[in-house]
Amino acid sequence: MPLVDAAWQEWLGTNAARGCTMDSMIDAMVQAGFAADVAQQMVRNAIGLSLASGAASGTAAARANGTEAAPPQKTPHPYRYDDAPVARGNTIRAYDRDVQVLMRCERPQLMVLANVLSADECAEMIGRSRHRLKRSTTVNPATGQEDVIRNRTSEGIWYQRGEDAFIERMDRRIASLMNWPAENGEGLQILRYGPTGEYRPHFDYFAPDQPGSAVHTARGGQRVATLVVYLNDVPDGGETIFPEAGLSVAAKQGGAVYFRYMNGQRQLDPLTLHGGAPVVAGEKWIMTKWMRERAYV
Ligand code: PD2
Ligand code: ZN
Repeated sequence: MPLVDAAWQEWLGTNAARGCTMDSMIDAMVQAGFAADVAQQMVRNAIGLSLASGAASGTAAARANGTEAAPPQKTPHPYRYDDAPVARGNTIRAYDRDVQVLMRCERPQLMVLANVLSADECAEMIGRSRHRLKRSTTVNPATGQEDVIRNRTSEGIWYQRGEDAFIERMDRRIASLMNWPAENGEGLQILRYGPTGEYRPHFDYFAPDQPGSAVHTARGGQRVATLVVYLNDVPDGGETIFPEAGLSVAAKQGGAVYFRYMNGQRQLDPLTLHGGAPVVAGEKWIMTKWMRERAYV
């Protein structure tokens, strides 16, 4: 049986406060290997704490307390758009480079940027990655394991944060641009999609109600924002699509799309559903940075 460690405590607290039903939480814990009686006790405790902290109205805590007969409601409060940390203005000084803002969107919180990397820097990133690529995986929400599945047809490589002077400069520039601590960032990931390669719509945050997420949020907490930098011009296809927002961003060398999905109250924005459209002609190279709530060590 798994240990009820800090990651599970966080998972319990978050889901009790956001209105998950007791049964769904117990089921998820049993699926992850907990004995049913242990899961039931842990969920009761979490809901008790949530009640005591005054977060009960409209939540699993209220229903458990007999104060509300409403059917399960998974999102009791709509996402609140508080201020994003990124700088205002048409040009952002990002560590050692001026980055141009081409477009800002408020819902979801998103920016399209130009000149994040120079053409030489893009070529350097591609050159050092091309011969070291491995087929990309996605997180299985039930188990937390990395699975190779058909909805993500790309190859990739991870770079450790600050692993050499060039990578460190990229990490610093991106942290400055996102206005978020460099130590909260995951290592940079480089991805290559060949013709027909795609990444079907998904969320970059870890699903809070899935047991497999606890493994990932144990290190640095939830993801809060993403920057995708385009390392080449894609002749046709390969846009980053946001189907709920009706938006798509074309892949232009050195440009980027930034989007933020966790606000100061730890709510997650469902409008940030996004994917990489199939590449129709040529290939597509991107560099991705995911920022976490806390230091990612
Ligand atoms: O390929 C993309 O455009 C893309 C966009 C957003 C990939 C990812 N996210 C990702 O790897 O999560
Ligand atoms: Zn993504």
